Amino acid sequence: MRPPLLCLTLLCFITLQTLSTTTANDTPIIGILSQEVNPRHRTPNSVSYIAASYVKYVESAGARVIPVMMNQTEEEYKSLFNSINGLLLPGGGVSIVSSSYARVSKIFYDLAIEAYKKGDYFPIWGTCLGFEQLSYLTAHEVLLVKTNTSRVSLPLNFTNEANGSRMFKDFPVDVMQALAKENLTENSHRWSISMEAYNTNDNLKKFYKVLSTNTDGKIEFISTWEAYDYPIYGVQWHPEKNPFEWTRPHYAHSSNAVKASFYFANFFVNEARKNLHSFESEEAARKLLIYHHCPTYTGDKRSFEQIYFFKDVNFY
Ligand SMILES: *[C@@H]1O[C@H](CO)[C@@H](O)[C@H](O)[C@H]1NC(C)=O
Ligand SMILES: *[C@@H]1O[C@H](CO)[C@@H](O)[C@H](O)[C@H]1NC(C)=O
Ligand SMILES: *[C@@H]1O[C@H](CO)[C@@H](O)[C@H](O)[C@H]1NC(C)=O
Ligand SMILES: *[C@@H]1O[C@H](CO)[C@@H](O)[C@H](O)[C@H]1NC(C)=O
Ligand SMILES: CC(=O)N[C@H]1CO[C@H](CO)[C@@H](O)[C@@H]1O
Repeated sequence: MRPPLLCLTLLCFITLQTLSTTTANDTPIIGILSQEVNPRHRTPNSVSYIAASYVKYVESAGARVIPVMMNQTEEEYKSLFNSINGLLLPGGGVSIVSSSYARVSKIFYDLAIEAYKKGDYFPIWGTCLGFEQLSYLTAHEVLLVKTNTSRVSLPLNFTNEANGSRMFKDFPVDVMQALAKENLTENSHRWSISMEAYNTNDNLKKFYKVLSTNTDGKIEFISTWEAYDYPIYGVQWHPEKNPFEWTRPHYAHSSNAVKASFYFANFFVNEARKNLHSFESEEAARKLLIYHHCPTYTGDKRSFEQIYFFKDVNFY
């Protein structure tokens, strides 16, 4: 009688395992980090901001958004970390060393790594400045070099590791081909992590797998990477611009451009669905959602069509 019993026990075990690994969080909430408004434009009502395209991008793939405000205590961020399911570090123009954006990024980055080691999967995605911030958090030094990449859409030059990566393994072949051939990925950065800097920095090399590169004609730089061991992702370019930003003629809005953008949003939100953090109640979550804020039209003076402006938390 032993073998059948053992079989049963095993079966039971396998079923439980399968159940626990397929439990998905279908109500993911993603934090988007706000950043300081440039002092020249700062007013009491607009101390920090989030461009609305990042919010729409995350929402398009089925997540809700909570703005992560500046200037809160470490305890407040810890409690938020334990309630939300992922963090997006958007593009922008603040310091990756000394800004509030840098401070809060570091708190969440450290918490995400610590959590992962305990089996708690908390994804972080960095776009443009967010990508550069990740490079600084991992390398502990500024390795950026100047590149001529201010207003240009480019195809991704995929590395051999892209196809098997977590990020791209479920992308349809036609989307990969469009990304590789068409000018779909919008670059708005004056600084980059060159392949040379990456190849000569052990911290970066051990941590990130390079998935695509680009060049400004002189310097080959990293355009997409994912961490080997952690759910940490970075793009030096802007997937959220294709469907949601219209102020510059080089933004790509083709069917392929918009479709590609969605696959990146979908990938990140799916990562967040693997995280089971939650608020103590639905009401507690609702209090903090971006829905309480109204974006302002800025398409006539800024590169963003709409921006969410926030007061300093001290003003609340
Ligand atoms: C920068 O790149 C653009 C093309 O994207 C080119 O027209 C321009 O001449 C370049 N500038 C420099 C300083 O290389
Ligand atoms: C793509 O990357 C490879 C490997 O780094 C490089 O040799 C090649 O020149 C790049 N191609 C383009 C179009 O940037
Ligand atoms: C990735 O896979 C596609 C489709 O199977 C193939 O066409 C492409 O060459 C592969 N790319 C690389 C860099 O291996
Ligand atoms: C992509 O843009 C460059 C200029 O930035 C242009 O030379 C090239 O022909 C474009 N490629 C495609 C496929 O449109
Ligand atoms: C927690 C934190 O960073 N608090 C700071 C918020 O901003 C005020 C004024 O800028 C500082 O005095 C606090 O230390």
